[in-house]
Amino acid sequence: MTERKGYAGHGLVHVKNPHLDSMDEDILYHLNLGTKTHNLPMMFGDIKFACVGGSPNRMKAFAQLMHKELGLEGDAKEMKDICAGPVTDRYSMYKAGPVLSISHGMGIPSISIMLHELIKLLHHAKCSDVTIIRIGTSGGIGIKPGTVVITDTAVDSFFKARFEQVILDKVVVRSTELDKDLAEELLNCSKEIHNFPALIGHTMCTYDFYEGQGRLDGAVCSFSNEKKLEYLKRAYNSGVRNIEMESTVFAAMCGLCGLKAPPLGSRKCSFHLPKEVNGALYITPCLQ
Ligand code: R2B
Repeated sequence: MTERKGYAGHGLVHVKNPHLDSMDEDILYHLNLGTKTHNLPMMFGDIKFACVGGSPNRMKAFAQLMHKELGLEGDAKEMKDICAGPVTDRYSMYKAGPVLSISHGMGIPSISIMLHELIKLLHHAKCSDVTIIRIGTSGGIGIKPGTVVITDTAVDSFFKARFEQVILDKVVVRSTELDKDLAEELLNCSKEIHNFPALIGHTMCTYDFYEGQGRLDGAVCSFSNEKKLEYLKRAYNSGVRNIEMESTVFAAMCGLCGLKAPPLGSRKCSFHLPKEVNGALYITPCLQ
């Protein structure tokens, strides 16, 4: 995988909230971190990659893999969960050199809370040139199980590249475009790895795992198998190659906070992505 270069000084992580400036202290409630209780620049200032995924155990295993791949000192097994604390244990976070690995739970509300606090964390820590990637499980459509789908665009259940955020009592529509150059780079990396089937496609994000994704085995189901297949075929024909539950808000929030790619040069970075055995693992690249 490659990382971008050439925009030192312009690659800071932005927050889009004027109220933060007037706050004496920013408490990142669900991460067990804060601007008064922790030296965030010292702890996180060197972060270049933030990798997020649903399960705490998987993100710990990913951090341990990064530790090994990067040849870091110390025992990877001793890695501590940075978010472990007396107040909350909602998310887990591990740091392997410049790579932060964080769990986000399931669904848009859960990843959204984590992203608010992660983006503020990267901002307070004065991180620059950070690439954010979601590495998650998903259900593939019309592709071989185990295929890695690299998301170019996150779409909603109507196959539209948009995320509808309810703010107070208004619906605000936000864009869900992702970094196409980074997607291409990741695809090229996958070609260097033996037996690593990968493709670029759209990822559909739903609010529900059962009816929302056309499953017939939930506690409630209001459609026939024929209707399900007709819907999934339409999804496939619109470019969707996998379904999950977080990508639209991920794309929208990272895009809003300047975590988006300018057209820049690139250089090699040495880590490989892990591969899930069941179902399609997918990555949603977004670059500052
Ligand atoms: C993929 O897997 C989870 C549901 O099993 C959900 O978080 C998702 O997007």
